[in-house]
Amino acid sequence: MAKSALITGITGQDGSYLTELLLSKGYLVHGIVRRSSSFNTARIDHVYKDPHDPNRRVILHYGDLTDSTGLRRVLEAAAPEEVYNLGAQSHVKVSFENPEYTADADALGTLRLLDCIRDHVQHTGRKVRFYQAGSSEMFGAAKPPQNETTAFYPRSPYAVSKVAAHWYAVNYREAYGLFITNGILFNHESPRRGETFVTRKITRAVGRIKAGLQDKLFLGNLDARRDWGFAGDYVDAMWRMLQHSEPGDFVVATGKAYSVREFAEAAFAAAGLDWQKYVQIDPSYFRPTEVDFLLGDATKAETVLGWSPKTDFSQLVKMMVEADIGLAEGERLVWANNCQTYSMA
Ligand code: NAP
Ligand code: F7E
Repeated sequence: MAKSALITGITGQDGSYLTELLLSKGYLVHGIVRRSSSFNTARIDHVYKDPHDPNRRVILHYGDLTDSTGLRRVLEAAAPEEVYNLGAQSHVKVSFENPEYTADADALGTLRLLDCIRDHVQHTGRKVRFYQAGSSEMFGAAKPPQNETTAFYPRSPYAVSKVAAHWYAVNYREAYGLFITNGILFNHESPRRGETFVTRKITRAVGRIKAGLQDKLFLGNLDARRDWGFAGDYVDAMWRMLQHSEPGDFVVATGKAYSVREFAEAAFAAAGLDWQKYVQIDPSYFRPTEVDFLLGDATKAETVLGWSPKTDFSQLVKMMVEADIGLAEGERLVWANNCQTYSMA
């Protein structure tokens, strides 16, 4: 029998890579999708099959982390062996603007799901393993390098919510003997990264500037330093955590940090451009409280799980820039085609 997994946040960056990984391992993958007035499944369309297809291995359910009744129903229907809780309002700056919603989805949402699992396990006698998507943002202002023993010092409503979710997960592990593991993942990026996160915002701009579709890029704090890895590598760490004999807490990082300025410089250079000609500072992107320096120590994940990152900083930058140059070139062709159509009309 194939193993089955349930993923919240399946339509996000990590959800899409994790789905691909689990399918490659023969899993049946259930995913929770939010109802939206426009399509929000672009990242997983390539693995999705029509419900009438007898060979489909991705099953989507409408649901929301703010709706416990729906979560309970999906969990009962999917009856998964593994649950990956990746769903979240994941943007730090947005969390200052929508703190209450962020707490509802990210902190209470995790509690709702844990409580559904607790009841499901109790009344069915089934074994369910749970992965909680924790974040290096939980370390916030703590001195780098940060590892599993570093005390949390969250600096945003997002980070506070993730700390709450982390401790709910620890408490449910200890109180009910459930297999619950917290991943504490440092920033991870890819060509599928949301376009308002700084790396993708930069590589999208590089592509569009190269194609002549944009001439400026407005950024906030260039001095912040982050430990950036590749999302495709990091979902493998998530899976390994749930295959391990014991639950626990694991930091996942590359062990190298770069500033936003260095990322911008590398990304523009990868396209043969000088970043200083295009980047301008817009203070509206500054955060009320900033996280200055995140640098992870993933020794535990390396020794216990045998995990290590495969993609380094320059490979990541190159991968993202190349993908976004391709995307912008497509946009340019559509634009040129439209101009031609209208000039003939
Ligand atoms: P992402 O691209 O922003 O994806 C977030 C996912 O959560 C999307 O599928 C989104 O659905 C879904 N979602 C948002 N609100 C929801 C709600 N109320 N109910 C159900 N689903 C909801 O995030 P990501 O980069 O893949 O990150 C995955 C998880 O890891 C998140 O929990 C994030 O906080 C955490 N994390 C990320 C990083 C990183 O560097 N990427 C590092 C550490 C931790 P829509 O598609 O409909 O918006
Ligand atoms: O910001 C600075 C900004 O939004 C990185 C999420 O996945 O990783 C992510 O959170 C840095 C910050 O990511 C702009 O001030 C400058 O210092 O790309 P970001 P984040 O806040 O680190 C963690 C681990 C998560 O868990 C989160 O879910 O870049 N920065 N200028 C900017 N940031 C943005 N977004 N936009 C700018 O224009």
